[in-house]
Amino acid sequence: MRAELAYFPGSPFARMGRVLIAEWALAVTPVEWRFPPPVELFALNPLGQVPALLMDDEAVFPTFLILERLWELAGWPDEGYRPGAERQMLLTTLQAGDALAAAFYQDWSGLRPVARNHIGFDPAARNLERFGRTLDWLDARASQGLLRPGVTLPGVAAACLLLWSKARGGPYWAGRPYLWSIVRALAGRDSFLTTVPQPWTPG
Ligand SMILES: N[C@@H](CCC(=O)N[C@@H](CS)C(=O)NCC(=O)O)C(=O)O
Repeated sequence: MRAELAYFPGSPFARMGRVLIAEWALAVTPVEWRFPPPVELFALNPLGQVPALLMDDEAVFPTFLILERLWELAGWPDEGYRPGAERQMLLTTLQAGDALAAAFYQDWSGLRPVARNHIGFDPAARNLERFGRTLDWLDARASQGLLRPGVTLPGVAAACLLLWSKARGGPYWAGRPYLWSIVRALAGRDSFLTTVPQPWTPG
């Protein structure tokens, strides 16, 4: 059976899948695509994004469904995911990641206002606030033991996003001690050390 994961080396979303493949020794081959994304990527995923998990004639995306599928391929390990308690955390963390990426892309692409702002807030600032507030929310859950230490789907998702922000020179998102203690432990694992985003700075 063919099982491949399309990824960019710098993608935090794809890194979540690559980490789980390594942690759970899954028979899924990571396949590197170049960035900026070529038009051919739309043939795998109509959203033109990585990660995309290709299983025989099925393509699985977005990251949320890929992570749940990898957990299924691993045999549904309880220590990795408890959908009843952790699905909300996983999905919200991934959505916060979309907001973080949108804020960074807006900045890196040099977009600036060219007309009057009719919505009353700056979308990039609002997206960064969304991410920060989600970190606060995760930290509170970590302090209550609801976000568990170790290789869990929401923990890996949060770690890949936080470490990506740090690697790309974004806000450090300091504080949040319970969350950072989980992230720091994950960052030292082989699966993280072998998937560190390649260095890149705008310009
Ligand atoms: N919501 C998507 C986000 C994936 C995403 O943002 N992927 C980025 C790389 S980190 C990408 O492919 N960017 C190219 C693009 O947006 O066209 C998911 O959960 O899979």
